[in-house]
Amino acid sequence: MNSGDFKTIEINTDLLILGGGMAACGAAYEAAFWAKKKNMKVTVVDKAAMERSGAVAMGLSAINLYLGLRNRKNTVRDYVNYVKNDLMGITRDDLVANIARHVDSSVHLFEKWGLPIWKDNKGNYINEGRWQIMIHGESYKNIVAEAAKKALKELGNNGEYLERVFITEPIVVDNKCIGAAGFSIREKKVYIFKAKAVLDAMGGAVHVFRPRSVGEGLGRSWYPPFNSGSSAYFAIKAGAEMTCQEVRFVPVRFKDAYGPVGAWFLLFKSKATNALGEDYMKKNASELKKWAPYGTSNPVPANLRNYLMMMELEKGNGPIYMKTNEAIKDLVGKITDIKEAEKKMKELESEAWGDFLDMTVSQALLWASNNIEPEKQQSEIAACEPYFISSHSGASGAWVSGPEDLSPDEYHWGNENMTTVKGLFAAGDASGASSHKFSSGSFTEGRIAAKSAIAFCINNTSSGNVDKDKILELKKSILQPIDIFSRYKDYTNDKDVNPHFIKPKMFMFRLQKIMDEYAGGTGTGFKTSEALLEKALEFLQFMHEDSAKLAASDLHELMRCWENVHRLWQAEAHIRSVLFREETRWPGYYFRTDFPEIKKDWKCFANCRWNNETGKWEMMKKEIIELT
Ligand code: SFD
Ligand code: AMP
Repeated sequence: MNSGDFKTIEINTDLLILGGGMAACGAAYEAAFWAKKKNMKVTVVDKAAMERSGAVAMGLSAINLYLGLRNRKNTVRDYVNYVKNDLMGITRDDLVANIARHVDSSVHLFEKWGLPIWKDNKGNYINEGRWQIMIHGESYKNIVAEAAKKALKELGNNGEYLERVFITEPIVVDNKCIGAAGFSIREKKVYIFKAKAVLDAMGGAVHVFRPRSVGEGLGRSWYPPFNSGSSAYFAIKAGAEMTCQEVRFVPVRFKDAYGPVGAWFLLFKSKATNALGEDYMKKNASELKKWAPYGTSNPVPANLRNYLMMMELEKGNGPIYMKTNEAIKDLVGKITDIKEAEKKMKELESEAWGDFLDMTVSQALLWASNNIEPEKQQSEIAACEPYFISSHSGASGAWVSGPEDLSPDEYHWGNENMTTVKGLFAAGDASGASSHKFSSGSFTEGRIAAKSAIAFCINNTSSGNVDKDKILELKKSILQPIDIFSRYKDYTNDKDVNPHFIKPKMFMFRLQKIMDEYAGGTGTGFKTSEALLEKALEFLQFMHEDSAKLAASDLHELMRCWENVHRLWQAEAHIRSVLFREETRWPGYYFRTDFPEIKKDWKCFANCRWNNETGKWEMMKKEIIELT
């Protein structure tokens, strides 16, 4: 196979939506509504199949963002304050508020489309915690995808959905994004999309850091390994300003199969302890004062909960255990009637297994294979490798314009959710500084961004021109790994080891080693410093050089090559931002040993931009302006 075998397919559209996850489904649903009125075309492109693509592929057991405004349970301001505190003060209030004020309506749509939400006898949703509601969510993604596809279908020829097309590169002319390039992972086809507006919604980034699951466990991760930093790469290469690239997320999960802990902490009211049975949140509570006012607030920010746990591991007091057995015993112990108690026990057992079977099936398999009965014994938890996911408790993404009615001038320069590149919008994990949007908030932000992008298309009717030479250049660069492989494959008799090329898996391992050892991965207890980060940057420059030697023996490997190029750029944005911020603000996410304290003068955003004219990175501080 070589590049000459590939056809070039050119597609013209009005709004191009990249990705098929929660944000993209929300975007497709909303865009279709507005596009229909204006006879506009909407095209959605996903590397996988929408029914099971992205983070919600396996399903979920809770919707983590629901305010309950119709019952006056919470206010938008309550939510903004909660998110801001969890992120140690680094949040765009305007973006969080914009999502929060609209999110309930998205959840009501999910229910209308058939998603079973747990309810009490009075028909009220059952909360897991203050903001989280319980669902039977194994088919969550199918339900949402079905609605998105139906909306596109209703547009007739103006609704287009391409699956198994991997987006590699933005097309930008005069700081305006006019399209994207990619390739089919099933057919020998390169795609050139030309659009009036482009919405980047390709999820977060996994496997940038060396995962705890290596060897026979490779591929297992908490977030989906298929989200490989394409959102960040696309925006960076387009020249967009990025924010919070240092704010990785380190989730605490059940060890080795990454089962989420939220239901245990919030619904079952479980405690976690060190190996000596000590509740580390109580034992190390005095540490929280150092991180005031955030550390002394309720709830304690996720990164500080991690940190108090990590302190025990530093002292050699591991493993850390979730006291599942004690939590269940406490819940049943309150019931005096024996029959009722037995019934409750069965219910809790089923909920405990259901929590994983709905969203992290492998954790249920691991429990079964290790003979773990949660009602009888405790279960290990651990801090995972870092992820880039602004929709959960991280914050890295593109710097986007806020809504006109809420945002100060500094945060409003164009249509809502437009990046600093004209015509390029971002939502979900792709947009930064608006954490805790989760599945429902990402879908909602997709809706907000799509409505705004359609409005942009109405006011900006000209599509840019992509000339023939540019198309040839894009095609050549996308398919280069195929040509390199076919040219050199016979040089050695091992298809994976060759002095002329590097295979994507080896490339990924090399990147992960650098990130783990120099940028504060699990291997170094999440610690790093200027000296280590400078070294990492030096190695990353070699990786940039070597990325020109990536080789692919088939279409699947071609995708793997590009995934790892995307990871590399996400890694670099991260390292540069961690280096730039001379303090430690999220000690349970990473710790700068040379700047071990939180500093007042760093209560600001650390933004960065790769200047696509000079090829140089620019770092800048941006003021935090809170909503009054
Ligand atoms: O328990 C390309 N999330 C949870 N959210 C909740 O509301 N409740 C929970 O219970 C949650 N938990 C949870 C969650 C995720 C995971 C994996 C687990 C548990 C195990 C978070 C949400 O899922 C998350 O916030 C949203 O899904 C984010 O939405 P979005 O749209 O930003 O990302 P996506 O859904 O992953 O979709 C990405 C899409 O992009 C595609 N893609 N397409 C073309 N070209 C490329 N180069 C591409 N690269 C990627 C993907 O295929 C996908 O369609 S709990 O832990 O808190
Ligand atoms: P997780 O399963 O860790 O992704 O958590 C699901 C939801 O519960 C998220 O909104 C978390 O922020 C929240 N959460 C998890 N653990 C705790 C805790 N110990 N205290 C407060 N909130 C939590």
